[in-house]
Amino acid sequence: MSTTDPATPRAPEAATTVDAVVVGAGFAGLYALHRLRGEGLSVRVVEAGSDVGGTWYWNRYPGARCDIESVFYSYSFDADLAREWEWSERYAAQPEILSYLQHVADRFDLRRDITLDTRVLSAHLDEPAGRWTVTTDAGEQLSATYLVLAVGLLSSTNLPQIEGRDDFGGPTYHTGAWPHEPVDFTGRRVGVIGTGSSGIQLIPLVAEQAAHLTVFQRTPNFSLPAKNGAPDAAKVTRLREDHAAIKEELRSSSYGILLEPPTQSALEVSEAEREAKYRERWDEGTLTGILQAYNDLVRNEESNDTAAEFVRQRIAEIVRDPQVAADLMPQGYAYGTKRPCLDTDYYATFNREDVTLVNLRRTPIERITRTGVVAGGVEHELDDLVYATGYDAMTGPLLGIDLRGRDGRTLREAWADGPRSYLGIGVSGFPNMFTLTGPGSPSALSNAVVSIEQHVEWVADLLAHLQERGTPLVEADDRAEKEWTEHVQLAGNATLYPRTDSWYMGANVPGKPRVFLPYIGGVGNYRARCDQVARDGYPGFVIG
Ligand code: NA7
Repeated sequence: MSTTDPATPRAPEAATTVDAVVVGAGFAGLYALHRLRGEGLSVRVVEAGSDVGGTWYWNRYPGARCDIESVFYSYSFDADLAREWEWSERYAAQPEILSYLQHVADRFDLRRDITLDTRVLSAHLDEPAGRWTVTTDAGEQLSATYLVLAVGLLSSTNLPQIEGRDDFGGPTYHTGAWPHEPVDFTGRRVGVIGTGSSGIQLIPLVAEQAAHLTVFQRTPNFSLPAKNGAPDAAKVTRLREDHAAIKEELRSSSYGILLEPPTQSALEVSEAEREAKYRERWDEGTLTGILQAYNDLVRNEESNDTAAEFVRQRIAEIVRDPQVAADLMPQGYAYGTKRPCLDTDYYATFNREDVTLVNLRRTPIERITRTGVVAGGVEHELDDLVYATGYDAMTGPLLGIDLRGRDGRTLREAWADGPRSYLGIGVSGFPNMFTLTGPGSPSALSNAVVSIEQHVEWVADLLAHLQERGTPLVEADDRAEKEWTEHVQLAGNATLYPRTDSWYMGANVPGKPRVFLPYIGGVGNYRARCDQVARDGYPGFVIG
């Protein structure tokens, strides 16, 4: 495919013309560039950061690391790449993951088509021409047949509106936009707001450095010990020797990780058997080990509570002060319905004399002052304040761009009641636009790299199909979109997830529609469905 294809409409003259604009140069954008180039398309990637890496470029806070084992949190599209790259840890830290992505960019000669330090402000459909006009903050206009949104799920930071927020006199940080130069907390009084994955990774390391650390916790989270260390040698060997089989196994699994699917209910076995299984999974140190110990933990409250109680007991064992332990124990929501966390010494950190836990359920934050945070009438004096308050997840990065489709309708209007899409990839009224790991696809409920590869390859195959058909136009059908969107909600509603206030539900951002954002049907099933759609000639998409 090329810009000289007679079926490709002409672009406005002032704009640079390419076949595809890809927004974002993280795991998804890099692979999209590589794969679409392979289809013969001219591609331009636009990236806001000063280097490639996406999430792994921005999230530089102490302790930032992946929580899927690195040997599997890697691309699988190239067996040589997989064999050559050596991870130094089971769960690699941010600098190493960033190096990996830089290596991929160099190895596949991707940089020449990536524009860094540039943010896409808008993308408007030029309906008569059937092209997207993309405008950047550098003032450049690009005209593209295809718009590939590889903007990530967790790239739009959430800074809560707390009274007096801007009055704070010391340095403030957000985990998702951490400075590039080292931050030294030595001798300082540090406050951290937020105890999700980012807070849980960061808190033990800041505690080691700071003179005093105050943790402001609104909702306690369930966290399991990561048991980080050297990569599992057997898995590395298997990956090297049996790459194709492992790749297939990951792609057909439920979560994009290697795990025997559970066959029993937690209530079918004796308490002793359950306890032993949970203990084994706790000692393994994987994100989904406990959640996948039994087949009904995400559906049955009583089953789920057996797992929740197991973790609460571990917290009670680790944390010496009974009141602090009780404050750290999650209650009132099902285990796993907020994304579980993996940690290194998180709970034990609260045994330190120089760490204070402030339970915001008992003593809510009233305001931030020049010198600290006031909660429950007490001012906690601070030199530095860290927001580990998460993201406007999944929809935020997409809605942050002024996207306008048919009749000038914005994506914000189209998604006013929550995101709608067909297969989490295509949106009716937005032809030739693809949302990689978008809402309505497994994305956040999977190994993101496995899901990214699936979407990129599926979109590339679709564009090759269009080429064969001699048309550049494809658009999700309104009815197919409606049915898929309902299916995503039905699948979510069959689980305990919608009962919990989480970013999966959009509940962490005031005013955001409350819908279940990812698709919980499983990575393998979802892939099979997408592949079937492709084999059947893309029903649910209008082509041409
Ligand atoms: P998360 O998981 O969304 O966690 C954010 C944390 O910040 C969470 O504990 C929130 O409490 C807390 N928060 C948010 N707003 C406030 C206010 N206003 N006051 C007090 N506390 C607040 O984000 P992370 O960055 O940790 O992790 C995101 C994902 O990245 C993670 O799931 C992995 O996939 C990787 P809440 O629970 O809302 O009561």
